[in-house]
Amino acid sequence: MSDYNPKPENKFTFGLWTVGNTGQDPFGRSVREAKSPAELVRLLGEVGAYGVNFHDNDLIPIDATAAERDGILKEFKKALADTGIVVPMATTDLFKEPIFKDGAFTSNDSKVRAYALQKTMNAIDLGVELGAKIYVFWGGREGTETDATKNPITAIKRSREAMNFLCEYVKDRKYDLKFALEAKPNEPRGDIYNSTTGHMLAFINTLDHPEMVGVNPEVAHEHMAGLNFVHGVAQALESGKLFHIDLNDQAFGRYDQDFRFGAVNLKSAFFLVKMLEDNKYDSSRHFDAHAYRTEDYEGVKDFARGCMRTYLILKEKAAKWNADKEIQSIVAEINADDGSMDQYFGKYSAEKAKALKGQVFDRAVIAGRGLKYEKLDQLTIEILLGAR
Ligand code: GCO
Ligand code: MN
Ligand code: MN
Repeated sequence: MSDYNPKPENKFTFGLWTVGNTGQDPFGRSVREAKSPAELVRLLGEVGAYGVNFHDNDLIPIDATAAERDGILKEFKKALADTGIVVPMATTDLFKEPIFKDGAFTSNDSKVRAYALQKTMNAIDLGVELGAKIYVFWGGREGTETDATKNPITAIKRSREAMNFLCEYVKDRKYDLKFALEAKPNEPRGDIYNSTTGHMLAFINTLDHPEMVGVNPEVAHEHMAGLNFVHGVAQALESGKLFHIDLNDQAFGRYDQDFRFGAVNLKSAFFLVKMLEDNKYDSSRHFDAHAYRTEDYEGVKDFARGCMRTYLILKEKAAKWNADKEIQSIVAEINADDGSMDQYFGKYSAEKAKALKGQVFDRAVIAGRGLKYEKLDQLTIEILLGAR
C-alpha cells in the first residue's frame, strides 16, 4: 500500500480562490479571515501541492496602485521560490465586477466587450510572467436570465471573435500558452452559453486557431446538468483537447457545491481517475473546490490533503482493477471477437455494403448471451470498498 503522499509528478494544483475561500455565501458572511496570496502559497507548500493557479484579481486587487502591485508580486514570488510551488495556469476574473453584470465577451455593450478584452490581455501578461502555460476561460456571466435580452446566435459570434482576437494576441506576443475553455450550465447566470464540455468542443472547431484551444471540464459542472462527467472527459481526451481539469464533487439538482474531490460520488470519481491514469493524462489535476464553511484553516488543510489523498487512493484502486484476474477475464470475455464480422468493418465499399446486406443474423442467439455486467460492477464495488 502506498503512503498516498502527493508528489510533483501528480501535478496537484489549487487556486488561490479555493484554499483562500473564506466561506462567504449568499446567506452568510465570511467564517475565515482572508489570507494573502503569499500565505496561501505557504499553506499549499505545507500540504504538499505542486502548483497554484489564480484569477488576475485573486493576486492583484483590481484597484491596486503600481507600488501595491509590485509589493504583492515580490512577496508572492518569494513564497513560490521558498516552497517550490509553480504556477501552471492563470485566468481572468470576468464575473465579480458590476461592469460584467450582463456578461463580458457576450455583453450587448461594446465598451464592456472591449474592457473584457483589455482586462484579459493584461491578465495573460501577468499569468505568463509567473510561468503559466495554460490559460482558462470560464464565462460565468456569459449568459442570460431571459432570452429576450440577448440574441444567442450573436453571443456565439461574439465569443468566437473574442477567442480569435486573444489567440492572435498570444501569437503576436510569442507566448507559450494554450487556452482551456470551461463550461458550466448555470450559476451565477440563469443559463450560461456553451453549457457543457461537448458544446465547447464543437465551438473550438469553429475558431481560427483550434490547435491552441482545448477544454477544462469540471466535475461539478457536468453533474449539475445531470450528465456523466466521465463521458464528457472521454470526448475531450479522444479529441486531444483535455488541456486541464477541475476536480471537485457535486450532487445533482443542488446549488453549486464545490465539495472536496470524491466527497459525493466515489464510483464516478473512480472511473474518472482510472481513465485519466490509463490514458496517461499529464496536465494539472486542479482541485476547484473549497472546504466546508464549518472549517478553520486546519480544516482547509484537511480539505486540500483529502482531495489529493482520495485521488491517490483511487489511482491505486484503478491499478488494482487493471491487475485483477477475475475482472480482466470478464473484460476479455465481453470483448471477445471471433473475427467473423471483420469483413464488414473499416472503410466503406459498395461490395462490403452488398455483402453485409446478405448476411443472416440470428438475433435470438446473439441477444440470448448474458453479459456478466452485474458481476463486473459488483467486483468494481468490492475493490472500492476494500473487500478485494
Ligand atoms: C465556478 C468555476 C470557477 C472557474 C474559475 C477558473 O464554478 O465558479 O468553476 O471556479 O473554474 O473561475 O476559471
Ligand atoms: Mn465550478
Ligand atoms: Mn472551475
